[in-house]
Amino acid sequence: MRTIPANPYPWPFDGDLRPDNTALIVIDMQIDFCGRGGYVDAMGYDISLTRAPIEPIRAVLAAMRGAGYHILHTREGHRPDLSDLPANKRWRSRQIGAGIGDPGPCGKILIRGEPGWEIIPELAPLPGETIIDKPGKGSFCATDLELILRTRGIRNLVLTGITTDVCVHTTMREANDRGFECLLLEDCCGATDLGNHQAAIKMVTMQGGVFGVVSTSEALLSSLA
Ligand code: C5J
Repeated sequence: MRTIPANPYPWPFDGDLRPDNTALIVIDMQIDFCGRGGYVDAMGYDISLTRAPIEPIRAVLAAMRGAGYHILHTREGHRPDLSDLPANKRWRSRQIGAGIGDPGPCGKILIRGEPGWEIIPELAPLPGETIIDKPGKGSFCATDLELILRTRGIRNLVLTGITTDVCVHTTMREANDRGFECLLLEDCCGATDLGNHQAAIKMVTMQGGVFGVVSTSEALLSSLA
């Protein structure tokens, strides 16, 4: 029996926390979301908010790697021929001055293989770590994530990355609906708006933990030590 202090309940609910049934997911820590000249920067948002989780994630990644937990990374991006880019997503992004598929300082925005689509070097995946390429916000939509988790017997998910209110939240909701036991590390996430980040954190804790629980990197690191 092992748990991590969290809000609104010690996680996981049944104390079954082991490296073989638990994964760390690092969501979309790409240049497009937290680098100069990337998608979020082009939209005019403050990238210090999306860069804030880099160091806390780095610490959690090192500890969970060292303890033998499963590690997964996701990347949002579209095929170079744009065949998986819905017309309304392209239209909406162009309206705000950061057209997905259009050229920018980091190559074509949110396109697989372009410099801006790469995971930032500070959090680069190690050989053998799973990378999920996703065309949408949720990591389960049009990917093999669920198959990989079930095949490996992973039941508990530690969620980190950006953005709290969009890709992280969508992934957490998808995971919770599928029966995965989710922990969100609040200092390991960031949004393009601080109020949205805080609201997204609060939403998780309603109804006794409607999507899972919230904790911090410090609480997780001291529990794993
Ligand atoms: C967005 C994400 N915001 N990773 N993607 O479009 O949150």
